Amino acid sequence: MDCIFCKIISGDIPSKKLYEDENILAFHDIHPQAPIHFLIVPKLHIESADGIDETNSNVITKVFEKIPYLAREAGIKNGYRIISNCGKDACQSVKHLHFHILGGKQLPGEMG
Ligand code: DGP
Repeated sequence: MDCIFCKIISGDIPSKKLYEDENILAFHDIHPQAPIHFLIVPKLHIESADGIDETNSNVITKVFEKIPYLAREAGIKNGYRIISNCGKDACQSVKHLHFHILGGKQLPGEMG
């Protein structure tokens, strides 16, 4: 499958990894939008949040269970934003479900 994040998961494309286990991978975003910006992906290829259903939602739990730990490990102290762009109108560019974690500064209060 021609998926950048599947290739990062398999190690075919290098990344700055923060965390990995059998279900998820966290790595720094290549184009950071905040002082701390990393991505968490389920290893299972799900195209976007729109592809979550009762057969695969267990991996979403695995992602969210690790977010507080990873935010602390990444050095975030005063809160963070979790974003998952889903589909064309949300400008999702990589078609493998991922959660952006942004922090390290006061983020804008309004949606762009
Ligand atoms: P989105 O627009 O929500 O689909 O976000 C995709 C993000 O993925 C974007 O912030 C840049 C990041 N990204 C794309 N390709 C790579 C890559 O090869 N390595 C890393 N570390 N991040 C990537």
